[in-house]
Amino acid sequence: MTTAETTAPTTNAKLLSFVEESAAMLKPDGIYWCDGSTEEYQVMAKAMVDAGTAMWLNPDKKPNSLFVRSDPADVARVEDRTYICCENEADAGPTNNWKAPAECKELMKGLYDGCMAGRTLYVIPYSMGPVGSPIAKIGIILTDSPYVVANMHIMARVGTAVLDVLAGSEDFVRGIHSVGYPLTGPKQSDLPWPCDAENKYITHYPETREIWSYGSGYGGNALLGKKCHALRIASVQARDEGWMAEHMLILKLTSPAGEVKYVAAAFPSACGKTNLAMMNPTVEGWKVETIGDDIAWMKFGDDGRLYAINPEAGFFGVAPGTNYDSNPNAMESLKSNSVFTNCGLTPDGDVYWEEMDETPESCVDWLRRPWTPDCDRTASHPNARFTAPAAQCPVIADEWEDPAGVPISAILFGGRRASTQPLVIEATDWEHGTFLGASMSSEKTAAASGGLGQLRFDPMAMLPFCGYHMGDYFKHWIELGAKGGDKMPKIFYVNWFRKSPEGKWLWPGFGENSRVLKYVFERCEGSADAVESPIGLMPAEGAIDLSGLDVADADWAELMKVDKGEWLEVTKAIEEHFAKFGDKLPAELSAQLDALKGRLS
Ligand code: SAT
Ligand code: MN
Repeated sequence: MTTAETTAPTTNAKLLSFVEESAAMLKPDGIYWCDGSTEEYQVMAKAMVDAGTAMWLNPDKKPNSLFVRSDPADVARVEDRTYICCENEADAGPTNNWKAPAECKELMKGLYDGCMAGRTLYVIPYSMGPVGSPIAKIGIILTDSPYVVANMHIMARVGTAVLDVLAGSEDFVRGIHSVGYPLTGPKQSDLPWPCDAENKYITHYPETREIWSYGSGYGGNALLGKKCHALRIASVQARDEGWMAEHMLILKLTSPAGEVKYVAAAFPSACGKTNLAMMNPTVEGWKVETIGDDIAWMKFGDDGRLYAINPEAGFFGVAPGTNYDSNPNAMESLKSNSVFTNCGLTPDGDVYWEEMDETPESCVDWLRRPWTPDCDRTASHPNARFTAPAAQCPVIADEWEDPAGVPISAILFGGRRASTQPLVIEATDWEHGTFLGASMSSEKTAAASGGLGQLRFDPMAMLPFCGYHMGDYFKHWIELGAKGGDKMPKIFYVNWFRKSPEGKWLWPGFGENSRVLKYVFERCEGSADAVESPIGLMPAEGAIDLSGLDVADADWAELMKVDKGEWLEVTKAIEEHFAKFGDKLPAELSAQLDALKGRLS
């Protein structure tokens, strides 16, 4: 098999005209329909190796694994170049960049015209969710990047089986992606990482279920099934159809008595969702297993409860900081058949990143420069990533691909907050929980370019991913709560990242977070006590199991402290944040804010 032109393995009229019309604009040298086979994966790998994009890692260290370095100008999601293009600007809301669909498409057509010259157009049929599941959704990506094809093989279910399920249906998301580097004129020869760094556009057309992306080959900008489809487009479908598409991990928690509860958790990018989703609990007898680490699609089951599926098939995890202490199950997941992007390369042909278990004496950094531990820079980029098959995770739950999903008992919100926010609080009801999510804030990470460490409101961790007006999104949450009533999950707000005034971490985090999970489980079961505080329910004394943990009393007090003065300042900030949503802010949320102010004064 080669990447030469193949004939269309479908008679789906809408799909065929999508490919034909797009190809007329993109002008590739040939069209290749992806079948999803392992043989095809090898062909993509070879194309990347031949182009200098990738190299094989030492098979004795990381079998069947690729090492990739991107252009330094293309290393993260670009939120300022991301657009929601719905007909009415008001529907995109204050948190999204907006362009009129027709106008944006004109702009994109200018960039797309001939942009695949000298390249192959790959047609990737993919399913978000198990192929054929009633909750799964199908999409088609047209891309000129073999890196995207290879990553999509891991991150989603791709290939002919998807076309078989699609058959003649018109219900699929149409995605176009180009790195934006045609091989014509002065650009006759390819670059290791072609892109158009100055002209990136990640554009979404929720009403017509389309995604047009140009200029970047990295992560969520290019792997369109993930944030673009499974969150931005799906959030709009979810609103229209009465379900939820959320930026949440899903985990299975089993008690020593063998009882099971499923927990979903929304934290912003690079705040530890992958670590929590596959942690090894330190509390005796408790077990955590993984359903998903980034995205949850939740629908009401016949019993009135919310059931969640993980629409993805792989992990696109942050590499730096991942090690056998912080996340042994991620380390096991990425032992083979994985892609590593923007990591360091060791002399024996393995990967290295910051805080890995062993530091090599030397390596080549992600910018291809010699690196030693004493040089003043990192070997990996802070947003370096591994792409690993979820099935390789040692603690993947048996039911992770159950098309019916798993019933969610609790939802956690959280972010990185060095101050103010206690380790865990609990909402008094769904509306209060929606308020906690809507007023969530976190310090910015390297997952998106710009503003590292700045505190920003990131409602439900969906700030960069909600495909419509955030005020309407809050309303959707309130309405679902009214529909689900007392069957809705309990809502908690956690913060693993609080520091002392001297800047010391107050909570060990990682496996010790199981102590909080245990408490959440027991609250759901009704066996742990909580006490009221102005900001929500707090664990009663002794309700969180701290046995065997070395946290000084003073640190614990600091960790759980609710400072009324600080919180009054927070209410002012929330007021400003809420004001952005104008009359789209649900009255229930302003009432929650007023009530909070009342409790604080
Ligand atoms: O680049 S991605 O959007 O896929 C990763 C992330 O920001 O969570
Ligand atoms: Mn994410």
